[in-house]
Amino acid sequence: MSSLPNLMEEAMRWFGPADPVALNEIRQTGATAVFSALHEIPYGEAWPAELIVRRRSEIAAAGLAWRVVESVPVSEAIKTRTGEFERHIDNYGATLERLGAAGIEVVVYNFMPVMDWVRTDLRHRLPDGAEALLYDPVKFAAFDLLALARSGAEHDWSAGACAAARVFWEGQTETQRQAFTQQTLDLFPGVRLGLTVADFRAMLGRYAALDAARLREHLRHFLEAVVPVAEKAGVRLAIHPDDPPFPVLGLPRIVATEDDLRTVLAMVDSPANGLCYCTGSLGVRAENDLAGIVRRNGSRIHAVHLRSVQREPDGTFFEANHLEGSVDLPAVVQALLEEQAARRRVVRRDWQLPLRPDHGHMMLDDFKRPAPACPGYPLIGRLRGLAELRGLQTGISRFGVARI
Ligand code: DNO
Repeated sequence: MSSLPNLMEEAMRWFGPADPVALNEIRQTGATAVFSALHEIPYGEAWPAELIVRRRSEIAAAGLAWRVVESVPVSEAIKTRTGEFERHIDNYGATLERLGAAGIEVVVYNFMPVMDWVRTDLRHRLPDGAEALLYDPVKFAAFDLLALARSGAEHDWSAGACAAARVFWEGQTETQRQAFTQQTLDLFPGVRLGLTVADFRAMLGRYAALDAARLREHLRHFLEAVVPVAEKAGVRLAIHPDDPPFPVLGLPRIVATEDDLRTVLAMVDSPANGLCYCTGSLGVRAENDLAGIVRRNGSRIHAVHLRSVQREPDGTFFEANHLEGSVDLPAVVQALLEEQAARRRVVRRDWQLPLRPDHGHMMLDDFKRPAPACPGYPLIGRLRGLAELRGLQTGISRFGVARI
């Protein structure tokens, strides 16, 4: 038995020099590493080696390690295999080679069409006065049916949801409608793409003939091209699950269940083809057995996002405190620590899985600080999440699971 503490490595997401949360503040949360990206590089372009190295040094100068790249975005051209997709895939490989050369070994990405994550309320007030992100299907139906006026949208929503969406929409002023529409269609981590409704409709249009099977084929082609490059570069890819894990706006979503994860892992059977295990995304589907997924697929998990969601019977969910809500994080952390211990026997005695608290509430002095770089990423709320996770990890790793 190893006498080393079996804790996962604690990290925070950092959006780069424009992030109002500074690296020295992250250091005071107790994190030792960051998940970060060159958000200034447009999707599809290769990341210049000198910028990677400069960013890595900036992070190191604050006493932190750039452990995980989150994300190298996969362009819409690659997802749809249209336009410049071949050039973008070559660029993706070049970025992986340069990251590997700089010693950064884990790269997160997602394969969600058009949108990254979807929320309808960015400031949902909780009873204690903190604010959380929330998804309300009625409001999202209003976005789909009334803001976008997507053709065929009425078939994707129940009569009740359509009626409720109209009531919501009619209760909004024109200014509120516009603000809601803009915030919903332009929610990408670390960047404002400045999309308009017309751009968004055009992006949706590219998926008109693209069902889940075709999208899976596109992912397989992408992985067949980049996983061998990643292997050579010493990089492990980690796909982020779809958030939320169900189809939206008639778009296919292919990373939502354990079967989906297994399908992705089997596309190219290599350790370089792995997972970013996000409990908040997968936790929106009650049937996803989160601890079981770790037990069955753990060796392919390369990065971890820990948070909980509270699922409501009407399909609404909001981001709960890390140790509350519908996700059993103690069970997941127990499974992850067991997985880490198993890998330590193979890889290295002090090998660690990198984790970050994924999102946090706006609370306390977060309200006095400049707005976070991205909704869900205030400092104090994430500090609370990380501190709770540290206690959880320490308790489990020292005493195991004690049931009273
Ligand atoms: C949201 C994040 C996601 C994630 C990307 C990974 O806060 O968890 O936006 O970074 O989907 O590519």
